[in-house]
Amino acid sequence: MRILTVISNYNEGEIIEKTIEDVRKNASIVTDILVIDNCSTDSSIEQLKRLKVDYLKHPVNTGGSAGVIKTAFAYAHYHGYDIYCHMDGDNQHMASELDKIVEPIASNEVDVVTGSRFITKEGFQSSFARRIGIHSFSRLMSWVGRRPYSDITSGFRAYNKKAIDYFALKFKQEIDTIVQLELVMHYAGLKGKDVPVQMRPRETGKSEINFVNAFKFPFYNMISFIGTLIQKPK
Ligand SMILES: Nc1nc2c(ncn2[C@@H]2O[C@H](COP(=O)(O)OP(=O)(O)OP(=O)(O)O)[C@@H](O)[C@H]2O)c(=O)[nH]1
Ligand SMILES: [Mg+2]
Repeated sequence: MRILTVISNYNEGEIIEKTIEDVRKNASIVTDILVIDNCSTDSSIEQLKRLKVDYLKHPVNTGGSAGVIKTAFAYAHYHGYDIYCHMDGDNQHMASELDKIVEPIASNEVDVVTGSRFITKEGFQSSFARRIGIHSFSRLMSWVGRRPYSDITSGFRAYNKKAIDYFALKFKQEIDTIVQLELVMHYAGLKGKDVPVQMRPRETGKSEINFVNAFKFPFYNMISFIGTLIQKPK
């Protein structure tokens, strides 16, 4: 079974080494590593060259972290991987917990696994305002998707070949938000589950959820959710 771990990076030059070294040293699975850089403007590329890690660089920034996922599906499909694991470049996810998101896929239980920090409620739980947003969209998706979703924006995920091939070959649109991704997966009949993991607080760099985005994101997510609900992709 060939597993690819994609590390999503945008201006994480100060911490990307720590993230990569965590996977190299502490991964609880055997995995190849690919960093997808979303057109960073900091020292990230110099770091990636120095660390001798495989990477792809987007020629333009996709305007948000979800844009990396489409590239990752295409890469994983083209290179024949059985499982694609996704981690954030800011070292918030733990490589020692990769087995937790891979196991339900390796045992053919589900197609997609999301690492959730809100099941055992251990480790970094994010800010109060952010939790309200995450819980609201998780509840909405649980209602539509008819299964419990607990940490809908979590970037710590694993996808099997069925999911990889669906997004690489069939789903022609861009992926704009994680909420849209979840709904599309539900419509595509991809079975998912959440498993408990722990996350670390962001040590350095800038979060995607800055002051402006904290207000913009709920609307943006709601629009992309309703748009997907109406279109219902095949
Ligand atoms: N801000 C931003 N991040 C991106 C982009 N593309 C990829 N990323 C990466 O996406 C990952 C998740 O973004 P974060 O801003 O950490 O989002 P988050 O983890 O949900 O939020 P925090 O808990 O505040 O860190 C990080 O590893 C980023 O480096 C982009 O276009 N903008
Ligand atoms: Mg983060």
